[in-house]
Amino acid sequence: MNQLTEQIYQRVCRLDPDQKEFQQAVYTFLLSMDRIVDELPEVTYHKVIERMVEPERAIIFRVPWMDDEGRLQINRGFRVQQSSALGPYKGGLRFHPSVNLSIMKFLAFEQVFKNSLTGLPMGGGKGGSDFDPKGKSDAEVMRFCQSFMNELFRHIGPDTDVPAGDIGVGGREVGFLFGQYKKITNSFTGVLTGKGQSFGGSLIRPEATGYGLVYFCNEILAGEGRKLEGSTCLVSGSGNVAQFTVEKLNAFGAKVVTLSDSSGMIYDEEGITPEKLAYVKQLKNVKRGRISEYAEKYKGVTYVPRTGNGANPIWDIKADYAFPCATQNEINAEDAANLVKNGIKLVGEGANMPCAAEAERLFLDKGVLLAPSKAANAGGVAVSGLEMSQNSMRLKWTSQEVDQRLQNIMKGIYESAKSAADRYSEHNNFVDGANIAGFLKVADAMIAQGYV
Ligand code: NDP
Ligand code: 2IT
Repeated sequence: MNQLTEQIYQRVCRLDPDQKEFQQAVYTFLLSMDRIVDELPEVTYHKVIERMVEPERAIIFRVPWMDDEGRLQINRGFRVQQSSALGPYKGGLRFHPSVNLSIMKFLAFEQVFKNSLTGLPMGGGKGGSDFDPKGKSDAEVMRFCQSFMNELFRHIGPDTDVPAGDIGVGGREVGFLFGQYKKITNSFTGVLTGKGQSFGGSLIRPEATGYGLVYFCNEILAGEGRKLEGSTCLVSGSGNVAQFTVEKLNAFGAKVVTLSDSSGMIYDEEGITPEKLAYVKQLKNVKRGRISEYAEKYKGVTYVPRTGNGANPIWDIKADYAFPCATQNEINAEDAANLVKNGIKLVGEGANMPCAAEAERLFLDKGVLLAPSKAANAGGVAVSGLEMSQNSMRLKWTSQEVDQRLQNIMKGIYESAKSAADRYSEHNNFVDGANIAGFLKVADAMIAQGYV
């Protein structure tokens, strides 16, 4: 690292020594900044990076709610408002027991550059709670969401901060959150995205992250004379992003042989066909069951339960392309070595920061095409941005129209990341390319807006 970025990193570690995920996101970002800081004295002069690593605001609040047995439960709620340089704070809400300030800050930090890459006027933020929706009744989830919104509402608004979904927050939760916001404020506005189709949601928003990931990776592969058609793919996770990644990979003529959840993975050598995917959607979104049930339903499918923190067997299956779509750091150094050993050609990050820093380094060193999350999974927030536009105009675009815009946005992100990589880093280093292209726009806006 050069002197400036090293100092910034040391300060972040000194101020928040326990925020490992946040430190990791900042560290890998700063490595890209090393490529440009010497060329951009105004960035140093205006302390742009120093300001960026400090959220504009971070809110932590108590969320009391009553379970079905009439017992009071207390969770912790968060909203990290990282940057409003390009527009209202924008980013998802995550409900998962692992949620803490470090995870919220890493996600909010990444979101700023991701949103910048989309080209839409959105700042960056993230929020959530350590609430675990697993095993909770609909009524419990509703009471939790209402209590969460009883505090969050005063910090958000259609021109201030527009939350959406993430892990553990899908259509059901967004609906409950929206209903409570509407009741408290007596206003029907586009304050959340990912809403239901009957009350302002955009068509293609549920599909957008997975579809966008595949569109983006397809661009990278086409640039290398490769294609998805006829390939074998690994997908992890089995939630929103994983499901629509499989759907679009199938549409491109690829074969997907894996899915997973936090309990284990399935390996289906025959491929997860559209019919089997329909079963997964029902299983995960309606029945809220476990992926192990897939192996009970379909013959010839192997289920491997997850044990410990070592190598994950899902990344030791031979395939052409891998799409981690579950959570952060799901590919560690050992997993990356297994993927490289088996000749993986591309890793497309559907989840946010799914590769540990050492894994990312290994892929770049070994010439594996790495599609970094802040570019590759930007389709979700991009269509959220389109939902905001439709809400402001009080109209609704067709699926074809939204999908076409999504494809154009993903192509645009590919082109900006590629040209930033070619100019400042190495050919096909989309990690540097995405960081730099995302950064430059935010930096420009921050300098123009003065020291705020
Ligand atoms: P969902 O809640 O729909 O699905 C999450 C999936 O990942 C589930 O299969 C879940 O398994 C698994 N998972 C979650 N946490 C862990 C963990 N700690 N260890 C192992 N498996 C885990 O979430 P999404 O599909 O929306 O999100 C997946 C990833 O994509 C996240 O990184 C998210 O930040 C990112 N993302 C999401 C976007 C969106 O629009 N939804 C947009 C951009 C990025 P289980 O059911 O057992 O918990
Ligand atoms: O990580 C992400 O980009 C999201 N969870 C989607 C955010 C959004 O505002 O749609």
